[in-house]
Amino acid sequence: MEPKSSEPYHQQVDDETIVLDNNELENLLSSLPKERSIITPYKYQYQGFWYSVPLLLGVITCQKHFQPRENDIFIVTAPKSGTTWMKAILYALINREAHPPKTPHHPLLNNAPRDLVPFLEFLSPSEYDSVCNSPDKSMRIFATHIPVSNFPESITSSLSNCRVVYMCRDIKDNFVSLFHFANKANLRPSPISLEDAFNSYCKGVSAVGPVWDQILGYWKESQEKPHKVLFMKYEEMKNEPKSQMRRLANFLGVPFSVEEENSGMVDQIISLCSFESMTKVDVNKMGNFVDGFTNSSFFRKGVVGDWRNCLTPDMASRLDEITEEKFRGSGLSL
Ligand code: PAP
Repeated sequence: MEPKSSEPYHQQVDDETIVLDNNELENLLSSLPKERSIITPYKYQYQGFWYSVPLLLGVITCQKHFQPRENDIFIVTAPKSGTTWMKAILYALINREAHPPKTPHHPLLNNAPRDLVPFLEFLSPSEYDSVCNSPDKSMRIFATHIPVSNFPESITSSLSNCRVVYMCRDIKDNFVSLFHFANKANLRPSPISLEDAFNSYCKGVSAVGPVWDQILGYWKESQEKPHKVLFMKYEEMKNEPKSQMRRLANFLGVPFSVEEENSGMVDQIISLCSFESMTKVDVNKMGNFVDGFTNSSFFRKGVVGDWRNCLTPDMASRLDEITEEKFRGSGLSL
């Protein structure tokens, strides 16, 4: 997602977090390629990826200020690949002892997932240290869309123990989700047509696009450093949630015990975080992410294959062709 910002974009944060003054920002923007885009009217290409101005500032802030801790966990996605769902799952999984998933006062029943697991790039440096969303004070859970090549190096360096959970999604469903979100999010002066959104997406000009490059970066990292980067798929989480939950718990070093397995803990977390359950939570129905940008816009259908209801056969084939071409030789298929 991308938070609302008024044009001209100036970072609305305190002095300590300003990474660029207005002149520097104007200079930077005028030096970057600029294209019309989908959720916000324009994107700027920075270090190989397309960013809205708030996201660009967020990335630069992270690059300059973020210091990872030994045990940090990052949920990484391309926007609209299941970020909100994974925020809930990781939070429930890591905190299952203090907050058993069946408790009627579970934090996920009173808070939007984004309040429990914040986006790294939308925090100010003074907030990094105050993130406290796991039983172990040294373990912070962040979400992010930042491509691996634009990430502060320390996170993926061999010296760090941070762990990255990357979730990707079928490209056609990803595009359709993004398209619907763009017209719901109210960040554009007027709605975008399916054709215009499609053309931008295919050119790679979508939030943190080209989406294929963002995915491939983490795919390669997961192949080279499987103990640091876990590569997951939305469809697999939907189709085989129990085995995927176990895989996730093992990767994070918090495997389910025999007692937990016997007591149904895995199913309870899956149920708590399901689309059906989360869309019943008041704050997810009514709360605001930022002005004019509701929490409910992060919950639409939550199904696999909805692209069939939106894309023409030609559009679907075009996306398949690009995906095949981009991923050829990588061993990855979506
Ligand atoms: P973000 O990356 O901008 O934060 P993200 O949460 O990835 O957004 O995207 C929302 C998508 O995840 C929506 O997909 P759809 O448009 O195809 O429906 C949303 O419905 C889906 N989603 C949200 N919560 C869940 C959930 N609990 N289970 C499955 N899908 C979910």
